[in-house]
Amino acid sequence: MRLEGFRLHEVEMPLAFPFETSFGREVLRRCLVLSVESGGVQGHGECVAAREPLYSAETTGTAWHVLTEFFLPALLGVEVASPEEVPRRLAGWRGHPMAKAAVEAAVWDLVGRLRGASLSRLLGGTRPQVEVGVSLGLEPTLDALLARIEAYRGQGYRRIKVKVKPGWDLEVVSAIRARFGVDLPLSVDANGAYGLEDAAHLQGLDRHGLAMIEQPLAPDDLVDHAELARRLATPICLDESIRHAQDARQALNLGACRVINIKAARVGGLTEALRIHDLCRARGVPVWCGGMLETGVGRAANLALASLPGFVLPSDLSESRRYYAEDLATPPATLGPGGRMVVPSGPGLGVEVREEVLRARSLRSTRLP
Ligand code: SMG
Ligand code: MG
Repeated sequence: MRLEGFRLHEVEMPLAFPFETSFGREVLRRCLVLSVESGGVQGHGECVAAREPLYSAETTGTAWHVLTEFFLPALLGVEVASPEEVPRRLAGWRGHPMAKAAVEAAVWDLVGRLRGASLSRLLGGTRPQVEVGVSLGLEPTLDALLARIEAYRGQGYRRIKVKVKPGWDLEVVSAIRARFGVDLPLSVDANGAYGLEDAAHLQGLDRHGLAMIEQPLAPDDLVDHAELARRLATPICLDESIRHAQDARQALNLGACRVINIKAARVGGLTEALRIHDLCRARGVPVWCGGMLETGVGRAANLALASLPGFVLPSDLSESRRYYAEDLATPPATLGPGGRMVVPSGPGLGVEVREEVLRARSLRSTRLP
């Protein structure tokens, strides 16, 4: 298919409630939505880079820049046989995985729509539904956090993940265990807020039977993660540290983690996400799909990815209404019985972009040609 045109929107979406991590608080979520057109059919991809470079170095601004200056002009009018060709053509440019992933996602959606195949099927997904967990941000008080956990547990989420940081960790996990018992599937995510000097402190988590501790140390600290792993009974899961399949292989060889959170956006696209999935599956390492507070556009792609056989742990995929009063795509993602979410089965992403919402939330937009 020939990539005949692109349309890019920067949108601002009010979050249903603020989301706070060890690096900051989000109330309005910025992201980019990219559309690619071929033969009158459109594919859509979300770029999850945020307004500020907190989770990673990319921002909506850097993504806009590299997309409009480099990536999209290089692909405009080009004939591509399959979506895997997109990362190959963009490989000469270093970095900017979230911007690259958005282009690839849009092309996967386009290919699915042109062929009448769901993204899940194209990727090799094997499950019509996936188990999902919920990721809870830092809360102003412990009581507020416990109340949220109560509510989400009641809705059926299969695993609760809470954000931690120095000063908001051991007591929080103790209080959750005291209130909900040891059977509640529970994990914590530090977004790199600790150092190896905190190892003895983090050992205090070991008695709580956590499913995992996600990204305790800084993204570029693979060696220190391996050292920490030797000192902790709690399995380490890496998120920010894993930028591609090479990182995954090296992290596993070093013993830096026992679980990997796969985000296609963090690793430069779905093709690289598949490589990590395949590597982990071959080595018997469990993976799950991470989230970046995606709108319905990015969430549909995450659901397709999470339907692959190696995604054996609940993914960070919550219902649309948990994030946005008015989502960008329809139908909204909803939680079914047993804490499962249905993987869209329609062509491509299997959801439709609500053009009127996209336009209403758009801060700027551009087209090529
Ligand atoms: O999409 O439900 C979601 C959020 C999942 O916690 C989540 N994501 O480090 O895993 C992570 C964070 C990154 C986003 S923080 C804005
Ligand atoms: Mg994380």
